[in-house]
This record gives sequence, structure tokens and C-alpha cells, in this order.
Amino acid sequence: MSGTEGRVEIIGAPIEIGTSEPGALMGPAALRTAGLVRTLTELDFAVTDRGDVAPEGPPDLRGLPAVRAWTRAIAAAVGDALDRGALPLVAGGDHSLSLGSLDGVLRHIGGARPVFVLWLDAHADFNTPETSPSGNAHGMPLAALCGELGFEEMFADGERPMLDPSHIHLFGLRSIDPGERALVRARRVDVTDMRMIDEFGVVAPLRRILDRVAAAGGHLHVSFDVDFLDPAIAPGVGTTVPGGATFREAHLIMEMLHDSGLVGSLDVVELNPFLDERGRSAKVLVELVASLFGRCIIDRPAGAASIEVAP
Ligand code: B3U
Ligand code: MN
Repeated sequence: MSGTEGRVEIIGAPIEIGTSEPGALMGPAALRTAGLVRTLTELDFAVTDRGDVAPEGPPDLRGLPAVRAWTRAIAAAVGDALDRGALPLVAGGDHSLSLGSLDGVLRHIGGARPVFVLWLDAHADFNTPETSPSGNAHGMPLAALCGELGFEEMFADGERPMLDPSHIHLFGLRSIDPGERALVRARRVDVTDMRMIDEFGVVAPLRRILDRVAAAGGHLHVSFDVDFLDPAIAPGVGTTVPGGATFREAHLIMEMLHDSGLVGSLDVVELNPFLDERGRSAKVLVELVASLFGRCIIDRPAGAASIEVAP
């Protein structure tokens, strides 16, 4: 992990105002039940569970004021964790929570280091209210963070750098809306779609991204949407799309992310326990998070990138 001295802060973000499918607000509880804290503690991390973020305002707050209340609360918690030198792990909750996590990261890092985003997701989440067919905020966080939506009042007060769209790496894309597609292209967002993964596997495309972040001395924020995975292994999500990543692909990605030492913040989003089957998806997610935090099958000799054949 990147400069976190083995400290992780779990921030629950039970938010579902960004989606039309109820149930994502149970996500943080299901991740805890599946052993998130225990698993990271067993990997020798000093883990602090900060509990669930509570937005200010009346519980029936809706629309932009509600998004803003969540964004401010999540950004503050993420900023505090980074200030303390810990890695913030935001457990969701729908993907609109990344408005808060990335707002917090961008504010904390400021102009000091470039912020890169690895968006493991079936969708691009680069809609605007004009291009979105659903109007759901969880399909818009990246466009909003890049300043495309215009209403900056959804974020905390004060200046912060915009997210640079050319620093966004969509990975696993297999569902994109027409207007969103045009915007992704126009803004030069980097895309590794499912076809590329089918053709080249996950290793070459991911290594290219990690090399870029390392060369720039960047902060890597990883945003893991459950729908990145194939619904056969992770059915607990409101917007399943067939043809997702296998467990082995996702597992290898997590191991490579760990080995890179570049990850500075993490979201785990869109887990919907109401749609899950006996906690399967929550358990898979905790397994994958464990690999990202260094659980390995057997220690490899330092620097081993290929198989050595004994003479
Ligand atoms: N692109 C569609 C669907 C969607 C986006 N993100 C999720 N689903 N999880 C939309 O509503 O913007
Ligand atoms: Mn998403």
C-alpha cells in the first residue's frame, strides 16, 4: 500500500439515493458481517472501523441537497483518514459515494501529486443529467468529479483540483449509454473494455496503467463496483451485466494492485445484500479485498515475474 504504514480506516457509507434499486444501504453491514475488519486485522493491518458516515440534515432529504450532505460527510472522513496516514476503505453503498471519497482524496492530495483512478466497473459512470437514461446519480460520479455537471455545490466548500479525465482508467466496461460514450471519448478517458480483457487478459492492460501511475509518482484510487464481477459469482448488485470478470481475473488484479504498492484509497461499492444469495457476494468481496491487502497463496521470491525452471 502507498505510504499508509499498515493502517486502514473502514468508513461505512450506507447510501442508496443514487440508485433506483433499494438495498445498497445494507452493504456496509454485510461487508462487516462477512469479516472485513477481521480479515484485514489477520493480515497485520492496524484497522480502525470508523462506523457509518451520517450525513447532516433531515432523514428524508432528497435530490442535490442529499447528495451534497453525503458527499461532504464521506469526503471529510476520507480526508481525516489520509491526514492520519491511513488508507481509507469506503464500504458502500451505491457508487455515488465516490463523489465523496474522490472529493476527499483530491482535497487531501491537492496539487502535490497527480490523482489516478482505477474504476473497476461494468459501467462508465460518466453520465450527465443530459446523457443519463435513468437519471440515477450512481451513473454520474466521474463526470461530476471532472466538472461536467456544472453544479459544484454538490461538493464541499472551497477550491480543489478537478479530477483529470485523462487520469481515469475504466476497466471492465461492458455497458455504456450513447451520450456517455461520446463524452468518454471526447474527454480522453482511458478504457479497458471487456473485449480487450478477452483478447489480452487483465495483466497487460493493468500493467500499462500501473506503470503510468508509478512513473508519475501518482496516488491511485481504486473504485471497485460489484458489477465488475460476473453475476454468476456476485449476484448481490442492482445492475448486473452479463460477461463480467471471473474470480480468477479479479483475484489477479487485486494481487497486482498489492504488489504495485500504489493504492492509496479504496471504494467497495454497490453491494446489495437484499439481492445477494446467502452472503455470497459479500464473501467474495472480502476475499478480493484480502488479496489487495497482501494475502497471497504462497510467498514469491522478491521480483519473481516469471516461472523459473529448476535445472
Ligand atoms: N449507465 C446507466 C446504468 C448504470 C450506471 N451505473 C450503474 N448502472 N450501476 C445509468 O443509469 O447511468
Ligand atoms: Mn459503478
